Amino acid sequence: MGSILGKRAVAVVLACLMFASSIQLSAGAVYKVGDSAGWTTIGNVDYNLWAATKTFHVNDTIVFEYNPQFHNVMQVTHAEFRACNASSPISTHTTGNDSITINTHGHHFFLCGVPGHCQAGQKVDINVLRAPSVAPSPSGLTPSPVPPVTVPALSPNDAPHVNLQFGWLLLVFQLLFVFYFSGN
Ligand SMILES: *[C@@H]1O[C@H](CO)[C@@H](O)[C@H](O)[C@H]1NC(C)=O
Ligand SMILES: *[C@@H]1O[C@H](CO)[C@@H](O)[C@H](O)[C@H]1NC(C)=O
Ligand SMILES: *[C@@H]1O[C@H](CO)[C@@H](O)[C@H](O)[C@H]1NC(C)=O
Ligand SMILES: [Cu+2]
Repeated sequence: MGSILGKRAVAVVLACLMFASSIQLSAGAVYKVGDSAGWTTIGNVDYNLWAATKTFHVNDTIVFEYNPQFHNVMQVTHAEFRACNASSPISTHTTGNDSITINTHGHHFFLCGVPGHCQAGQKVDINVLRAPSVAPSPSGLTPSPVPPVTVPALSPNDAPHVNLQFGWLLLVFQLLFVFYFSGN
C-alpha cells in the first residue's frame, strides 16, 4: 500500500522533471553545412550525405561558412536546383558566414552560384520535417502546460540537437513510467 503510493510520488516527480527537460524541443538546432569542411568544392564533400544524417526541424538554423571570394549561397527552386541554374535565385547570401533560419517545413534548396560549383556538387537540399505532435499524456498525471521557449541564436554546433533528441527520449520514458506506475 505505502510502497505503491511512494512509487506514484516518485513517478510524478520523475515525470515532471522529464517534462521540464523536453521543453528544449522548441529551441532550434544549429547545423554547419558540411561540418568542418564547410561550404566548398574542395574534397568532394557529399552534401546529400551530410543532410541525410540530420533531422531538420522548423526554426533550426543552417550556417554556410566559406571564403566569399570563391563561393556564395543561393536559395533556388527545385527545378533550378536539379539544373544547377543560378540565374534567378530566391535569395542570395555572400558574407561567407551565412546563418539561415528555416521557418517552414519542406525542401529548401541551396547551391553555390559560382559557375561550375553546383555541377561539382556544391548544392544541398535541406528537408525540414513537420514538427512532431506530442503524444497525449495519460489522465491524472499531466503536468500543467509550459509555454514554449524560443532561443533566437545559438553557436554553430550540434549540442542543441543532441538535447532535442534527448528530450524526446525522456518524453517516451516519462510515458512508460506513468503507464507502469499507474497500472497498479
Ligand atoms: C518558431 O519560431 C517562431 C518565432 O520565434 C515561433 O512562433 C514558432 O512557434 C516556432 N516554431 C516551432 C515549431 O518551434
Ligand atoms: C534558368 O531558370 C530561369 C528561371 O527559372 C529560366 O528562365 C531559364 O530558362 C533557366 N535556364 C536554363 C539554362 O535552364
Ligand atoms: C560566424 O558567425 C557566428 C555568429 O553568427 C560566429 O559565432 C562565428 O565565429 C563566425 N565564424 C566565422 C568563421 O567568422
Ligand atoms: Cu562555390
